[in-house]
Amino acid sequence: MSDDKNGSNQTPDGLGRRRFINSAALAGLTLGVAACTEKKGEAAPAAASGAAPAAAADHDVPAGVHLKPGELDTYYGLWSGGHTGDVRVMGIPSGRELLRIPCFVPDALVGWGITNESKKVMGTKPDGSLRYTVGDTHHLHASYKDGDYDGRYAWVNDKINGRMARIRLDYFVCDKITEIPNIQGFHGIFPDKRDPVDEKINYTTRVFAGAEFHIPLPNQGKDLENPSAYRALFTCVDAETMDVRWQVLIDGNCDLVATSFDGKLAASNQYNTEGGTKYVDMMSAERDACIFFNIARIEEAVKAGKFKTYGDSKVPVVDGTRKSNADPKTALVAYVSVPKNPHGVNASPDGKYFVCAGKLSPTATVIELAKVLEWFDGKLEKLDSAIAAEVEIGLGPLHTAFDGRGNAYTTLFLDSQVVKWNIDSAIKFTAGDKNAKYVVDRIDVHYQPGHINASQSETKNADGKWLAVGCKFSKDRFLPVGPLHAENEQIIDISGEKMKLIADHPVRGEPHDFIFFKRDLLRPKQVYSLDDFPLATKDPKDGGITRNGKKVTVRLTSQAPAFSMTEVKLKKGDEVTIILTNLDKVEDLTHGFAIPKYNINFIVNPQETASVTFIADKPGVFWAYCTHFCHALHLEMRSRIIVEA
Ligand code: CUK
Ligand code: CUA
Ligand code: CA
Repeated sequence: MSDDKNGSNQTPDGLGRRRFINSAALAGLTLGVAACTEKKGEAAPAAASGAAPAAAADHDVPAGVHLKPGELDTYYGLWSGGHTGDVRVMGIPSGRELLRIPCFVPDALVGWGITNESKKVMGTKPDGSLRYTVGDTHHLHASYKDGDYDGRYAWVNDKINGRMARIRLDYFVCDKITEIPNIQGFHGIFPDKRDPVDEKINYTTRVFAGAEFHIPLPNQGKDLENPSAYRALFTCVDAETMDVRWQVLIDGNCDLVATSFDGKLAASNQYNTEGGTKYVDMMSAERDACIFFNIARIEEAVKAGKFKTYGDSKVPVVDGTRKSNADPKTALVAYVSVPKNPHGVNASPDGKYFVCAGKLSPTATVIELAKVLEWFDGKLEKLDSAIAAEVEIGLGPLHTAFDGRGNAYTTLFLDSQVVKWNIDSAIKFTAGDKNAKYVVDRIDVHYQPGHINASQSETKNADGKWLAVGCKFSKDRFLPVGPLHAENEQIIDISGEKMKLIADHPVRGEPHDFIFFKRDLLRPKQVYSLDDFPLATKDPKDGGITRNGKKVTVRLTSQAPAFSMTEVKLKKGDEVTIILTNLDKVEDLTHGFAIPKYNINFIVNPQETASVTFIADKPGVFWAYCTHFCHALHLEMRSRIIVEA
């Protein structure tokens, strides 16, 4: 929509912008007060029903993505946050950030890493402190059913400490974290889309993980100076239990991961088939590989006991090395040759192809999955003939997205462009038809794009409406804010033949991969259920202090504008557990609980229970107070904690 023709001070309906903003703010304030003064048991006024605005058509933002105030986005986006260790929820096409979901790194807003519940998910040392406080999320993907997202889970990697986190997409919280054994540099991640064998399992039950770095196996002090003995593994994690199911010992390394729609194949691009320890060694070969895993065969081998274990890990590791997998009829893996240090492997929405981008080669390689399966059946003489196309597309190709109309969109890091190319034409060109024009369009982006994705891209419902591009450098696109620049996420309209750059969005470093999909695929819950929390105090009368020697349990409830106890008496040296249940039922009525000088702050959402444990080692008066704006009497919402000397 264009404000400009009305003059920059006018909204389209002719209201002065200033007046419009004022009335919107006033409306917001009124709603806030209404919610605060609302009596127990009464429903909140419908501030935002969550329902789609009536006027929202399928592709309702034709040009200029600044939605009107109150207008909802048509897509949810899930963005990995990089080394802030979190996941970000965006509205697309507006690019507005809606939420950050802490996973691997503590978060002061919600108390992630402070509450006992979040510490249990994150993992603690014997002394109760967090095992890790840094993380590096790169790749994020969500669970599938019938080839589309089913809104159950998303998974994200931690490259630093080799962990996989799961996010529940009903509450938008991280509920499990698994540390993967025997690996370093866990990078690519992808859930399977169905079971390779069981017809009835048409949804995700496995999540695959690629590890980039080579390490000694086991990594316990031997082979330190012997890089030729270092190894990298490919890992399968159970989507439900989050246990590590199996691993595959491979030659070379893994990077990113893709899975086929029939559940039979997973693949990972390999940039260091050389096994180099320095970058010059890692780029010494002209070709590397894309490695394909035959899931059914690997699981048969595990079942048949054909595996090893390493060090303290009990995870079965099958042999996927080239030497042991030369016979296609028994091979667990296939190594397809791909030019120099490929980056990115992406599955086309028609289920036919995986695309590897060349990175150090200006090419994209299209691998035909049916042919890879033929090879495993012993019916394809040369695995190289699974390569359907290998075409030049530009300098520094990295990641590829799809529009569901046969076109691919690849980021060109060095050219600072996105190239749109047609897969069928690329195949014809490779087959010898030199008139086949496979490059459809190019667009400059700003600058040095890494990640890219299109709406619904890697699902069978790819809809070819929007493209988001994660640019690694923003340079002059935004006001300077010192040496650390914002990153730039750009939104491109891909509904037509030509790509149209629609908007820039500054983002805090350091987002990586992302997906975005139709909002109807999620049904978020906005209020918890007390029954889901074994520690919940359902009635303020059941709260209070219980003492068992030095162990003290404080059961508190919150209901705007008060905590159930106005004072809590403790003795110096007590080990105190505070269990706080938010009895407010109103959507968006979150309370916080902070204790000065004790380094404690966390929130409880409506009908949620959370707890903290600490030693009352400082005598004095400590005003525990609500940190989350909840009521006109929010500042008065306090409880006096008295620690006797
Ligand atoms: S990697 Cu960043 S440009 Cu971690 Cu996804 Cu490709
Ligand atoms: Cu409760 Cu602010
Ligand atoms: Ca290489």
